[in-house]
Amino acid sequence: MVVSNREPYIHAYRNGQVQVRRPASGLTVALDPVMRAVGGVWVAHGSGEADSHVTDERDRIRVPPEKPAYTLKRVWLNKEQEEGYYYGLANSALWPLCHIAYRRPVFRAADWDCYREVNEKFAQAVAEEVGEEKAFVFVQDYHLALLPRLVKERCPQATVAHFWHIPWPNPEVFRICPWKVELLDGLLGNDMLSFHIRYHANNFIDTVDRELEARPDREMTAIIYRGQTTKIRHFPISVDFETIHWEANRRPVKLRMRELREQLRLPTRNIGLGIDRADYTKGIPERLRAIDRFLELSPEYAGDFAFVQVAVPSRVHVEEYRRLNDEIDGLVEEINWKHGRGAWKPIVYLPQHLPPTDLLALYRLARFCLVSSLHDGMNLVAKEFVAANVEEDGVLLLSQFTGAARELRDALIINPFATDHLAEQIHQALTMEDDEVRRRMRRLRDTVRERNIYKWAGDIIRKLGRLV
Ligand code: GDG
Repeated sequence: MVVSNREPYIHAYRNGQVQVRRPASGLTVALDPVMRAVGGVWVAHGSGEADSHVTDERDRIRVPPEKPAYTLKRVWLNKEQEEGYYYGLANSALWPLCHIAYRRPVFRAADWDCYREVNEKFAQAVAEEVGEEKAFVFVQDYHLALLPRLVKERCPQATVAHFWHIPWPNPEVFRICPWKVELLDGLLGNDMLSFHIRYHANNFIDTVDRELEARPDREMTAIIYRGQTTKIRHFPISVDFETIHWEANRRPVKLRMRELREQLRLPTRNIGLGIDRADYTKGIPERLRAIDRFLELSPEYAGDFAFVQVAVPSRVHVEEYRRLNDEIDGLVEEINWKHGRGAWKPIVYLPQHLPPTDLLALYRLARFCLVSSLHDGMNLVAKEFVAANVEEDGVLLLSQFTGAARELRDALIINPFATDHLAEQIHQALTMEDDEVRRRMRRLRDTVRERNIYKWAGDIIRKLGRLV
């Protein structure tokens, strides 16, 4: 059983008809192929307006719609709960607290009450499915930090593991959280708690050491607390390499490449790409400033360069996100005005959710993909770009503050805060010898092909099997 806040399929009305949409979320993109392969139940918040109209009396529906392979069980939240638990505690307190992207976390007692209430609700939904049976419950992310202990209390036979998709900060940062003890206590209800990289796992152990009367066993990378042992591990998440590679090679993508080149008036070769949820951790303004600097330093690219930025609107009920959208709008406007000539503008800004075919077409069209996160647990866009680069002719510029940078050593590793240097690296990406581009991309592709999403899931399941 997988438990997460976000659901992998959302039902909504369009022109009076029910339609299914897949959200732009790294977590669901990564786990859906795993659930398709192994079956089981996925418990998640039913967030679509038509969600309750398609589920049965136990709030369940079989998915994916085109070829059902597993069950999605939806948990219903009212507006107040969604506001306090999701927009409040999870995304205004825990998200900035864990990312250290220089945004101050907002701690509101009312949000914390909602967070506890919603975690209880999810525990109830899990217990309805599991009961006294043996089961493997795989909890996802920072929305459900209290769930592991709650599930253990209700389902004593269950083995509970948790994957934390975002960074874990160092103890100095985490200590300001008013509910640090409760959150750590909830997470230590797990049999195994995993992060993307060792650095985050070590930060977690240090935090527990500082805050709780617990016994960390550094050699075993485990924590013994209230008589229970929680193993702390790291498994770098990934993408479904073969499927992306195969899809990127199909006719519809090739067709879209031609259409998009025309519609967006893209140049033949010098195309840069950014794809993100519009989130301040992704460093979109920093990236645009570097493009501005690059064009100042290399004016000869005027008329023969485009940077395509896809930014899917995200968490727009949080003020910080609305401010970010305004900042991006302003920067795009300013840079296009400053460098534009006639009909040519350097930045093509697409603040919308694109269909997967378009994403693949853009990955293939791009000479370089720029991932400039200020801090990112992993970053799947980097791995998708590599998997889609079937012609091995693209350069990946990757922030050193992503989990992905630990594995993708053949990318050009960048610091999004160093604008001038990044501008030079953009120039380097455009002028790199073809042989070197190919050499680097081949090695990147070998890494992602081997360390794919099935390996990630297999490693976790194997490790748990051994623990149990
Ligand atoms: C969290 C962690 C970690 C984006 N735009 C569109 C679209 N997307 C898809 C991408 C990618 C996914 O959304 C974003 O994944 P990321 O990993 O980059 O980022 P988060 O959502 O922040 O994910 C992150 C991840 O969890 C997994 O553990 O890597 O560090 O923050 O798959 O392709 N998809 C579609 N249209 C778009 O316009 N269809």
